[in-house]
Amino acid sequence: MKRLVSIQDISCIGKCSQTIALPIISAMGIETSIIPTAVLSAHTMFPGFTFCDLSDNITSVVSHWKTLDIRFDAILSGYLGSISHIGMLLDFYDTFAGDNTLTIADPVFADNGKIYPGFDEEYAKAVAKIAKKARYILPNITEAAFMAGLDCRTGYDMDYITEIFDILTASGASNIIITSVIKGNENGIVARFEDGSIFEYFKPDIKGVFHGTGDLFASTFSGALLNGYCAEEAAKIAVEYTSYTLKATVKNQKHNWYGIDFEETIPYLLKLTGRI
Ligand code: PXL
Repeated sequence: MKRLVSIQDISCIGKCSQTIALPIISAMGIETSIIPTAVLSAHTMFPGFTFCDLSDNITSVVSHWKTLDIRFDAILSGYLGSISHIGMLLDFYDTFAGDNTLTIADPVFADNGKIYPGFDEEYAKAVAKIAKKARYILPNITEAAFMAGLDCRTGYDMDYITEIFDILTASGASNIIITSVIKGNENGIVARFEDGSIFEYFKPDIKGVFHGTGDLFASTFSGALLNGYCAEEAAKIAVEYTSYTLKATVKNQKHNWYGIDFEETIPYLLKLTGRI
């Protein structure tokens, strides 16, 4: 069985990060190990959330794992919570990523034109270090603009996205998949791969702010790659599944305001990836 390690926070309430990665990637037939970077009482959209930094624990986990003969087929990172965690992630790559390990990083620090509570522009710049080392980076359009040092725009065209790609590529990124790109009435992804090819995939936009969609995309993309799909196919599956889940969420009158109802759509993910 393939093995992935997911490095991101645990939010005790609110569906995001590890509480999405674990069920989704496991459902795709991949052993999912975790390193929690922080424990929050609830994700940062809840006023008054508590935050416990787990840096010391990360150091002990890594020290223990170094004594084991353990390798990962993929390392997926998401919300890290502090600049020091970025250094830890890069050290983790050096120790545990073999030649064939897929390193997939979702920078997670901003959305909808704004930086999340607890982050700042310094963090956005520090994230560039991850972009240099990871095989795939999956910023949303807001994060991509901050990382490139450009203004966040609500209306944009392919020239703006090309400028972002050029800046991120010049600073060392390999395969960049920008999510939450709006094109007319559609929402989707635009990717530039290391061979220079561009891939885009869109679905009708579903209005609203949905927490955890980026995490669902990243988990599905990672699971699909480990199931042997190429990057384009994996990205397409991830857009299809995310869009389907958003539709199911809004249809569900009783859905929680803080997250998406992926629990109900896992059978569709299994169909999409040919597991059932
Ligand atoms: O969905 C990304 C995410 C992950 N983890 C925490 C968050 C967020 C987004 O706000 O607050 C704690």
